[in-house]
Amino acid sequence: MQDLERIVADALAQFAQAADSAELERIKAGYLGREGVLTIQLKGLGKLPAEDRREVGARINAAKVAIETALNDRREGIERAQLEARLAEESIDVTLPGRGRERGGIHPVIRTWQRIEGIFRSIGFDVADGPEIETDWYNFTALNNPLNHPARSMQDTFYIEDKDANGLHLLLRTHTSPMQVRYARTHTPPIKVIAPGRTYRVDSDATHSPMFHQVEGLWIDEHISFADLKGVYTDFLRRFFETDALEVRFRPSYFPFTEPSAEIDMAFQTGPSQGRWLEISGSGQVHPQVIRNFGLDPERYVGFAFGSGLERLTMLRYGIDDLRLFFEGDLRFLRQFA
Ligand code: 2NM
Repeated sequence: MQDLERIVADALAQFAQAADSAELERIKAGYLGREGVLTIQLKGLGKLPAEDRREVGARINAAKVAIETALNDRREGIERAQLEARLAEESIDVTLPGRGRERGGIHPVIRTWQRIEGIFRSIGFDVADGPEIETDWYNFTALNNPLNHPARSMQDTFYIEDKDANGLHLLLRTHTSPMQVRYARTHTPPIKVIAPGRTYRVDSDATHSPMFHQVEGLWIDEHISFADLKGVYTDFLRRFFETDALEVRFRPSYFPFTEPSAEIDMAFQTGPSQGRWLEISGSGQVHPQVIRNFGLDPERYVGFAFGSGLERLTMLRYGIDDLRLFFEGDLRFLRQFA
């Protein structure tokens, strides 16, 4: 029995060397587990002479208490060491410089969009909004496009495979006019509104993008004329290009939704392109059938409308010569407008 002291000393030495709590528990089992050294000693008590049992039992118990105390100390020691290691590893150096966030910029076409809204709002126009996914009726029928019109073909229009809840064909709007239709059907004249937004056509080459931007304007009242349209559009161009040295002319044209229809050309009176006529917009008097589709009486109301491309306006404003620059996301280009 004198080796009890040895046993305790061995246990303490082994505990001190345990690298982690798993190893510590394994060592503990070797002493206090079912087959542990001390457990076996306790089991052997019964075989001792009765007069020795009390004293030997007390000594074994004292050894057990000593081992358990050492075990608990070592457990705490390992936990503390683990916590300290974690704190050191996960510490945050609050003095490190931040990653920083770069300032974004407005895309030049969106800048044009914003400027146009500002100009038209300042002369009393409202700004309409509407869905990019449209029904056939708002995109074509209401605008007097015949059923067999080529624009309706799948070569020109992105159709959506699913129909809407009412079984109507859905498509990506090919112009911003459906926003005008929705606006006119929910407002009463006089109506002065612009409708800027994204539009989609099956078209992709150096001068066409499948997604592009338009702005359309619509003015409906009882006694207005082409002169009012020309006045508004000329004023718009002079403010957009920030010069009064700019001329505007109308040339006859054709659109299904206007009659008569006209192309709007402009020419700067100074600068490198001085005197050269540039096509800038389509326009016209809204067709009586379209006025009817607005829910209005064409005998009473006259409407004037125009439609311009935001990419084209932006290219002329900043002297950009390639449409594709707008869609490539090249920061060397975009930063110039940020
Ligand atoms: C254009 C050219 C001419 C136009 C017509 C309408 C509406 F909704 F009032 F009928 N909105 N925009 C229009 C007229 C658009 O774009 C080249």
